[in-house]
Amino acid sequence: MIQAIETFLVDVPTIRAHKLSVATMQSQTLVLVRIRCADDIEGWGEATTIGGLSYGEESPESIKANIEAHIAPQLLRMDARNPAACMARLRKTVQGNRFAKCAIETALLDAQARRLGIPLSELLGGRLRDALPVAWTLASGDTARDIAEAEAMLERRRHRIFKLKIGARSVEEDVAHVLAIKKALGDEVSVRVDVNMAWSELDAMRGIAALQDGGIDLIEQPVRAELPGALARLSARFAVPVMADEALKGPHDGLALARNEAADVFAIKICQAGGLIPARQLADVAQLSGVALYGGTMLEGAVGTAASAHLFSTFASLEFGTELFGPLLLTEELLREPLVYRDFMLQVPDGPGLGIRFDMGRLEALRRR
Ligand code: MUC
Ligand code: MG
Repeated sequence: MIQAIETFLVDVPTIRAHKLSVATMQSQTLVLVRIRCADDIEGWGEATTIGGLSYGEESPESIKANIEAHIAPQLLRMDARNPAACMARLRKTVQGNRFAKCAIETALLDAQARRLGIPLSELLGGRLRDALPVAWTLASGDTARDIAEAEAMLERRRHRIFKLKIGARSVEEDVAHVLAIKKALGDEVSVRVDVNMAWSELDAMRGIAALQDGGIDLIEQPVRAELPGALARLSARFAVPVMADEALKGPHDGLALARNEAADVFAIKICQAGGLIPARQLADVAQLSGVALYGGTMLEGAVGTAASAHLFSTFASLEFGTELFGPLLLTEELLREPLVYRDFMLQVPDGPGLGIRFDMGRLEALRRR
């Protein structure tokens, strides 16, 4: 039986300013959920977004408030051993709030997997890999600094895939910035861009043509999420793969985009999809439709990152790897044993549930009062 659902906010500074077209982040707010069950099992879930309301329609504060006022009361006293029934109730009675639902579903599934003594990946169908390639996002806003950062990552064998955040400056300035980085890093390294919807279709035609000529490997969400036709035309026009991110707010969006051949690659984000199970459905839609997969992030801390890793480890194909670097962007380590990043890969935890344990003292010290 579900006895208590607690939600708290933890503000953690980032290791440097993280500049996207929609916001500049100096810190990240983790929304952590702990579900306590009558059999003494507890489960953890997390939701994060970027820049308050700049990225999506849920903020950390709205996620916490809606869980406390509308979601938790419906789940209290339900059978914790049946996460599917709990989520079925929520999906019927709560509209939207995908990030909040993701945090709750993660906590329910973490608790259930701990109860069964198996890693979360096994509850999600079973893992096919124990480690995942991890991209790093270069987003300091400064070309020379980004190059130095990438070189340090290569040297440490931590990342060899780099995603550049563009769209805040003119197309010409952005293209010059990206191609200077690509030239400095060379052919062995994959360089990709995320425009976070900042371009018009005409901007995108100019920008993508130049980026494709310069050897860039992937173009993420160049145009607004509401313009699937533009995304489809860009995917058809260019050989360089075009990836949908913000356009994918759950499996139904995936179905519509796949039917319209609107993207070559789907970024799977557990929060954006509305939880681990809808994210798995979205990935299934992609795989059934011949769309390639990428494991995305909302710059989660350890809980959301581990949960995503468990899910992505079950995908039959993961052609473009993942970007599960969220905890590495934060100045504070909150786990007793940090997640392991080595040889350009994140190791998928193999203990029961999420396979991670918080340092509760650190968490208490950082939690917003
Ligand atoms: C996004 O739009 O993909 C992922 C990596 C990063 O730096 O920002 C996020 C959000
Ligand atoms: Mg993106």
